Amino acid sequence: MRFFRSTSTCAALLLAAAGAAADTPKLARLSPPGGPRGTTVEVEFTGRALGQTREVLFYEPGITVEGIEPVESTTGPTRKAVPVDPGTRIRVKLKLAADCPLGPHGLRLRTATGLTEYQRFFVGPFPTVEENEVIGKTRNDKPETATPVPANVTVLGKLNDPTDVDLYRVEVKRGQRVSAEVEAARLGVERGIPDLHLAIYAPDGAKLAAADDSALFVQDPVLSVIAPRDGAYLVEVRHSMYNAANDVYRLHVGTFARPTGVYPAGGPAGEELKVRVLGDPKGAWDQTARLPKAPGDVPFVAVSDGVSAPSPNRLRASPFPNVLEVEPNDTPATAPTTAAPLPVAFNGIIEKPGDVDCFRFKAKKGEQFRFHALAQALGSPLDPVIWIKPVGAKPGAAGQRAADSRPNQLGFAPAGGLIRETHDPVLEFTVPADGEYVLGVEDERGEGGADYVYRVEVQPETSAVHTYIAPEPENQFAPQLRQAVAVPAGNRTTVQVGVFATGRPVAGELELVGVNLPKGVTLHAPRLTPGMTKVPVVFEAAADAKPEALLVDLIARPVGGASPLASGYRQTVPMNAYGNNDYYLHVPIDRLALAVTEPAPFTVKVEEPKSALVQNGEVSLKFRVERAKGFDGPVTVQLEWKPLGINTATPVTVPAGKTEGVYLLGAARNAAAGTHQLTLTAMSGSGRRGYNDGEGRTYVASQPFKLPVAEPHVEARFPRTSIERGKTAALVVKLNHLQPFEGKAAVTLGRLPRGIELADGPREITSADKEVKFTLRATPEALVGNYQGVVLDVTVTDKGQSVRQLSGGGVLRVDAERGAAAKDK
Ligand SMILES: [Ca+2]
Ligand SMILES: [Ca+2]
Ligand SMILES: [Ca+2]
Ligand SMILES: [Ca+2]
Repeated sequence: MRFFRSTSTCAALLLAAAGAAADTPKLARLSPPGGPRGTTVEVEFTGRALGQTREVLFYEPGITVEGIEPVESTTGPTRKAVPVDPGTRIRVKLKLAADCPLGPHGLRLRTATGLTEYQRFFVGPFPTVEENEVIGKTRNDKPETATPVPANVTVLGKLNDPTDVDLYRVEVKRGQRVSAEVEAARLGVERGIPDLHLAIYAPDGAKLAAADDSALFVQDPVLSVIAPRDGAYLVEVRHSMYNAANDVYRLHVGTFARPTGVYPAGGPAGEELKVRVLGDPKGAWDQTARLPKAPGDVPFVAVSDGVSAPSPNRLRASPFPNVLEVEPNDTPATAPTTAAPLPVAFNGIIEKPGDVDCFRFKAKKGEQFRFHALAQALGSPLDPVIWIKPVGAKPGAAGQRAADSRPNQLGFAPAGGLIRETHDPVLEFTVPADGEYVLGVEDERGEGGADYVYRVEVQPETSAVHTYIAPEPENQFAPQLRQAVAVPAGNRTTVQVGVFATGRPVAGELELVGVNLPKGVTLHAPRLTPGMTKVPVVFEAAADAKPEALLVDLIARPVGGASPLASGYRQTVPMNAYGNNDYYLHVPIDRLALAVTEPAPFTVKVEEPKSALVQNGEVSLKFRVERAKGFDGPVTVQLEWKPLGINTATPVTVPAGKTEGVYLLGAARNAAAGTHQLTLTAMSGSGRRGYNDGEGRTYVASQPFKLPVAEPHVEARFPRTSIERGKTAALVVKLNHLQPFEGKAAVTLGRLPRGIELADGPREITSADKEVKFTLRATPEALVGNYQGVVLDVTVTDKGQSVRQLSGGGVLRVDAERGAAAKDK
């Protein structure tokens, strides 16, 4: 009982937390949504239940927090202070390091009781200028009233209404660039303004360029042109489709370079890579990148004339060498004559419409390689198709071909929705014979251009098994709900952890291991046997665990010394909701956010089942809810994960003032015999309310407990029996004992047809009894006919616990009274 005592010693803390029991924090947006590196920015975080924010958890380095304070009032339209709903706004001072990486920085808030959703803050290289358009007063919708801005700034703008047009005037010299990049869809604001239109006008009003989107950033357009003369150029931002949302965007505007491609798009990890920067109207240039030792995606910031691009392009660091294309290479016959050994990364550009690039490689029979053509993932406009043919194949001979990939092949957790990266094909190639082969790369639509860069990474086929938290169907409109783990000190919480394989399913048992867990936190997880896709994982925090939030990893490891797997946690965060349940943005992240929170105001403990649940049977689990002083609300208990063949009752609510409850579990005849690890979840409040459930609840879990599922104690055999209406009849049920039990078991008959009763009530049997006799009575309500499904209902009391099972299936015929047959028909 150490567990309960330790919580009561924290009564003072619990009391403080109790008021916040029903407060799942929610972070809706950040204002401003970005800022310049090398500065300190005050950012307002809005949401709910943020009053007790303790920490900002960042996913990328370079930002530190200098202060967190509540916002108590705001300035209303009449410049008067208007009070703010408590907990809905906080002000956080963020220090952005001088070398802070450019681009999005994922974050969550840790409050006293939980972790918020994942949101992003954008770091840029330029100072911020606010648009400050005042409705009905100073509009910037016409060239005459355009807002003047210096070159190389980031405008924090707002589309005040669906028809708002925002014009910015920037002075540029002849031969300089006029460049603009929109950050709007990327901000990931729910029902924000994802689809902006961007245009550049010359001083004489001529339209120089316009775009609704870009290959680099999908719905966020970018433009860059050369100024034909000195003068004031106009950059225009408006909705591309009318959209009523009143929301903000970031516009980078100036003379910077906004390259659209980098070639080659990667190189060997740990080495210096010389790249050609593409897509700039002034022409390409060379720049050097230092690739990190760890393979993966690498942000690359182009710099021209000492001015940084507003946001990075992407490169790859890989554990194998590069091969660069050499034109002409449009047919297998013109492919280079030297065959590259594998693994390798083939690099090229589909320079013009119709370009085909061929590479030669050699491989041995039976080797398995994975060819992954990266283009969309790098922001390239190319929609790649790849194929493989043996060297010397007849022209027109069919090879193996791939045009797309599946999310799991790329290591994306199941999330639904279209993921851009799946336009990049993966071809799984088993070498049919020793020899040389040709790899071909094309654009699926036959398009091409100077920045149609690709990189085909070829490596041995490996099995990877990744973990993720399976989204809950009832939270489909709040897909981030319960996708991070908050475990109160001195308590537990449970999540359903799913696994998915990038290739073939893995044979053998797997165990889950937590990496970088906070001190005092332990993980309890049942093993995954082949075919299982999900298990309940219990995280437990010691009573003295320090409240803190960390990014942890959750890996699946083969049990018993089998060769290790590539494994890690994966989450796809859908952002920027539109329509019914669709998202513009799917952000892949590879760490699980886990926080130790301040103590919760209740705990739940299950009385460990002392006997088995038998097939076709039921067992009652007794549990106990302990509340801290200051909290006396209802607590609802349920079993969220159940093994195949195990049925559960609806959630059980323990009302205020009560502490004990009973949870009923049933096993079907096909329930797998064996021992299962289960855990009950308890949440503050009464039964489920609807699709938004989960907001405003505190979740804790019971200790994991073992539930053995076993063969039934008794097998019952029923003789065919008949009974006349108004009479009695004897029914002798034969007993075949499968599992002996101690003492006496109560038996009765179940599922008797209407009007048939037991004349002599329930009976008792022992393990030695070979049969049990009942007397049936048919009342006048009994209907003539044949009835199936009469069962023997046996309750064994095993170690003080009732174990109930149903057995058999008797046929009972009800006859009419003799001499009354005619009347009955
Ligand atoms: Ca505006
Ligand atoms: Ca405007
Ligand atoms: Ca080419
Ligand atoms: Ca070519």
